[in-house]
Amino acid sequence: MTMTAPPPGKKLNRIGLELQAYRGSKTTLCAGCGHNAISERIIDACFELGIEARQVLKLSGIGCSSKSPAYFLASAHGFNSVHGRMPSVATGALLANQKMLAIGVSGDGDTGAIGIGQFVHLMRRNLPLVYIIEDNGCYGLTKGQFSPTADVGSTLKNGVVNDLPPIDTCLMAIELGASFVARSFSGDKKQLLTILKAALSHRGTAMIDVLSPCVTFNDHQGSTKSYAYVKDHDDPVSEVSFVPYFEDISIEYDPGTTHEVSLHDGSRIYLKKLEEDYDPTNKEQAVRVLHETAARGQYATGLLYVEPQKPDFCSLLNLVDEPLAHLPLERVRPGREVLEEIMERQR
Ligand SMILES: Cc1ncc(C[n+]2csc(CCOP(=O)(O)OP(=O)(O)O)c2C)c(N)n1
Ligand code: SF4
Ligand SMILES: [Mg+2]
Repeated sequence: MTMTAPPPGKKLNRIGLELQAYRGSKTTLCAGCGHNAISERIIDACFELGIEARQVLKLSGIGCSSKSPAYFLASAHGFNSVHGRMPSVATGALLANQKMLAIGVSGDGDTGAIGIGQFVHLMRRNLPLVYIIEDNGCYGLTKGQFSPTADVGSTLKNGVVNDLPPIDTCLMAIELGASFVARSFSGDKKQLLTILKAALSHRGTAMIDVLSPCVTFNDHQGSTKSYAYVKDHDDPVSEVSFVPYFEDISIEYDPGTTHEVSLHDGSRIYLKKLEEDYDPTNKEQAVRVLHETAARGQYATGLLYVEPQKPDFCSLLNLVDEPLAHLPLERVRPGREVLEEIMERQR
């Protein structure tokens, strides 16, 4: 392929595309909504990794967050499902074509309330999918009611106090078997971008809970999901850097201060330890740190847990390499002789 020189000031990625090629339609969400910043980081991550948009499958449920896939990767495939039902649609789609790169966008209500049953089974299957929860602690689309991730004691704009304990989706994902679990903040460009790039290069369920303030209904004093609160209570477990498989860079670091994690495609994640000696492959430690930070009213952010070699759902099912959706009828509907042979074997 011959590549023409980019117009002055325009940067092209490794497949010769401009950032513009990764954009979607113009957002209809409120100005300042955290969800818009997350769409921007997804655009940046796909551009920087040189992902082919037509290889991407965008999935969502219902909510302001679930509208987001319309605002990135216009030429990707998309499916906006029913409220809380995106995981089963994603499972079917990926079983039909495991070559697709799937990005699911959900909300804390879409996942933690109506969709909690589907979320649980998605996590334990380790389906190869990047699953993003745009977490604002409320049902933004239906005017800001508390969602299941709202903290005890946090208040609505009108002063109503939440007295139910929150669901921690990261804790659930780790316990249930997701092989990549992270928490980030829509206002932390660098951390979120790095985590997204690593998640897109991981084979298995990459569950990212992104604190994403709702400026219209949940950004006031008394909310623990406001920009001010999250900024002041962010407690990163490590500093994350990412080197994709196509970059031949070796990072120098002092042994004992940095963890290196290799992904299945040869990409590498470097995690520089902060105060705590945090090991992202240690499940018990991840669970303990999440409990401890929550008890202090803080958010542990960064890559919390990773298990890069864990078999994903498609390999567990022993699927043929060729996408099932592309197999000819003769191969998906074997003839009478094959059936008879199978029956014979059972006798
Ligand atoms: C079956 C069903 N029940 C309820 C609703 C109403 N509803 C639409 S969005 C939503 C909650 C969205 O909250 P969340 O997932 O947190 O997204 P956000 O708008 O906060 O981004 C609800 C309850 C619906 N659309 N369908
Ligand atoms: S209502 Fe809240 S969640 Fe919905 S677009 Fe506006 S700021 Fe975002
Ligand atoms: Mg919400």
